[in-house]
Amino acid sequence: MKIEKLLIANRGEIALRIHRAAHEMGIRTVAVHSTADADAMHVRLADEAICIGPPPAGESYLNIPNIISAAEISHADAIHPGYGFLSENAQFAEIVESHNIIFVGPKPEHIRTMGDKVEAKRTAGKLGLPLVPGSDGAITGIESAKIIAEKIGYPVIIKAASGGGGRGMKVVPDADSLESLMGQAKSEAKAAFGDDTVYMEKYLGNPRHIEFQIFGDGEGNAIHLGERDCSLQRRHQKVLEEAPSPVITHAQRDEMGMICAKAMAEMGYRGAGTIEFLYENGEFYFIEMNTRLQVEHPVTEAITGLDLVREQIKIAEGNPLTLRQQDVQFRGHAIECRINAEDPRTFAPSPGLVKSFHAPGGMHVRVDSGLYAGYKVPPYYDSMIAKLIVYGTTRQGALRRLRRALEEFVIEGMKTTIPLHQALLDDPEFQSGDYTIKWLEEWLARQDEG
Ligand code: MV4
Repeated sequence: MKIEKLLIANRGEIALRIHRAAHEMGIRTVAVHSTADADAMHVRLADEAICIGPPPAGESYLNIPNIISAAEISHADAIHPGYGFLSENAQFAEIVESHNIIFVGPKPEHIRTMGDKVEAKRTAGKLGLPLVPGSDGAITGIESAKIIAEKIGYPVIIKAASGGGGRGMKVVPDADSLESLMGQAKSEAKAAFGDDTVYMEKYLGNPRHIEFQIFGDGEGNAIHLGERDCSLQRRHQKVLEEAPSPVITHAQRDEMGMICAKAMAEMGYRGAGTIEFLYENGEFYFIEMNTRLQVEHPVTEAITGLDLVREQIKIAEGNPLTLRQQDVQFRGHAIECRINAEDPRTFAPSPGLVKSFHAPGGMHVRVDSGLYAGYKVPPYYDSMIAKLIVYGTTRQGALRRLRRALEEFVIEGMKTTIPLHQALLDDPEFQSGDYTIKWLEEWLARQDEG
C-alpha cells in the first residue's frame, strides 16, 4: 500500500531526516511536538504539526494515546518512530497496527524478542550467529552460576536480560566475588527495569564494537549493508562512528554480512536492523540486535549510496526488497561525529540560545541538524544537536575532510563537543584506527591529566 501521509513520532535531526526522505517520495508529513518544541525545525518543515503534550518526554514523545490521536486526526496512514523514544516499543508497534496504521519498522514480535537480551541471544544462536560463550539462557541461582563461570573461565560478565546500552552490567573477576556481584546486578536490574533476570558471558577485555546493517522485507528476503565501527564511545554513548571498520577485511565483511543476512531472511525480519558484535582477536561475537534505524546510519548511506529511510518506507509499503546483495557496492570511507551541546571536557549539558550557526559544506560533507540561529536548545532531551558526516575515497582522505569541515563549523551560544572531535583527530592512535571500546575513556583521562 502506497503511503500518502507519514506521521513522524520523533524530534530533532532524525525527524528532519525522515521528513526529507518522505518528501522526496511524494509523501506528506505530520510532525508531532511537545510544547517545548513549538519552534523546532522539524515542526517548521513538516506539512502539518500537532502538539502532543508538555516538555517531559513521558508526557509527549512517549505518550502513546496522544500520538495515536494525532495520527487519527491528521489521517496519517503510517508512523515512523525514528530512534529512541517509542522506536523499540513492541506494544506501541502493535497498537499502531491495530489502528490500521502502518508501523515503519519491524514486526512487533521481533522487536519484543530482541528487546529481551536472553531471548535475543537464543534466537541469534539458533540462526547461526556466533555468540559470546556464556550461560544458555538466564542464570537461575548461585550454584549453577558458579558452575557456568568455572566452565567458561573468569573474568565473566553478568548482564540484565532487560538491559542494553550497558545498564545493569557487572564484571566478575573471580569466584569469590561472584555471589555479591550477581546480587548487585540483580537488584540494579530490578530497580532499573522491574525485572531481575540476568545472564552470564565470558568477559572480553579489549574488544571493538562492530555492527552490521541489515534489511529484510518480512517475506524471507534480506541483505546486509556492511558494518560500522562504533568503538569510540564514552559511558555507552557513541562519540564517533565510521564505515568501513578500519580493521575488517573484504572477506570478513562478506562472510559475517552473509551470515547476518541469512539469519534475517530465515526469521522473516522486516525493515532496518542492526546486529551488534564485539570483535576481538579476529572473531565476532553477537551481543545484541537493535530493531530500529540508528543514529549512525548515514555512514552506511555514504559508502553504499543508498537512502536507508527510503528503503524503510518502501518495505513498510509492502514492497519486496528490490535491492539484491550483488547490487550493494561499498565505496570509500565515511566518518560521523556526534556534536552535542555539552562541555567538551566535563560533558555537562549546555543547552541554550543558538547565537549564530554556520554549517560546513562542500564536497562529501553532510550535516544533519535541526539547529538554526535564534533557536533555543531545550534542556529536556538528548544533548545531540548535530551530526557531521564526511566521505572520502580513503580513510586518510575522510580524516582530512573531517578536519576541514570541523574548522568551518560555527555554533555560538553554547558549549559543544566540536573541540573534542578536533583534539581526537590530532591523535596519532586515533588516526591509525587502532582503538577499542576502552580507548576513548583512557584518552580522555590522559587529556585531563595533561
Ligand atoms: C560486553 C563487554 C565485554 N564482554 N560483553 C556494553 C553495552 C552492551 N551493549 C554490551 N556491552 C559490553 N558487553 C562481554 N561479554 C563489554 C561491553 C562494553 C561495551 C560494548 C560496546 C561498546 C562499548 C562498551 C563499553 C563498555 C563495555
